[in-house]
Amino acid sequence: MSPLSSLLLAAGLVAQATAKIIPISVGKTNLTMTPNSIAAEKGDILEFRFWAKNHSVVQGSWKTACQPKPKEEGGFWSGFVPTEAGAPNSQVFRVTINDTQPIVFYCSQNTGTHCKKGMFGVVNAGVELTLEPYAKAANGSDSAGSPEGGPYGGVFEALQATPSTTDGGSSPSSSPTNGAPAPSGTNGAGALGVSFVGMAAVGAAALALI
Ligand SMILES: [Cu+2]
Repeated sequence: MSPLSSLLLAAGLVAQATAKIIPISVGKTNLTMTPNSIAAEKGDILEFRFWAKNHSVVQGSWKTACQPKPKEEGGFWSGFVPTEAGAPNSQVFRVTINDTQPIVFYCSQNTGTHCKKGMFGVVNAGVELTLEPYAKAANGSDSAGSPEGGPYGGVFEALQATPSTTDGGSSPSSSPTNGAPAPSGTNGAGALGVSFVGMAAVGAAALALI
């Protein structure tokens, strides 16, 4: 690889790193999506992590609660993802956000009426398109709709251990503001933080050379 293409590759990696991965737990605690209200920017990735028992995620229609947005209008559908109790599924479903229009998504499992019981969430809720009226409508719905056929609108990938795996939603970049020295050796997350800073430094150096 030429030095120039190495630089371009490094710059590309830095640009990619500005997009956030937003983990969303599907069914980790009862019939919930956690978090269920998300702010995302264009290019960010929703990462759905499936827990027991057999959930799905579908982009919904704002007009009819617990029913899919028509496939020809875009949206996403993971299919059902059966998962053993005790740990998240080894595969996550990743959906890239293409614009900042409000999105609603739900689980279409009808055994136990998951959507009706609150298993849904919103991305970039607007003035009218928010969680609350959707919840009312979902509560009054009969059965949830699953799109026909296999998954679309996202990709399955292996679950990666990341610094934000604890589901706290906190950004690794928040830690350097604390001037106190990190406790040494006791905390695995501290070591990860260091390597993150290291990678950022390499990226900055590559940019400086261009
Ligand atoms: Cu479910």
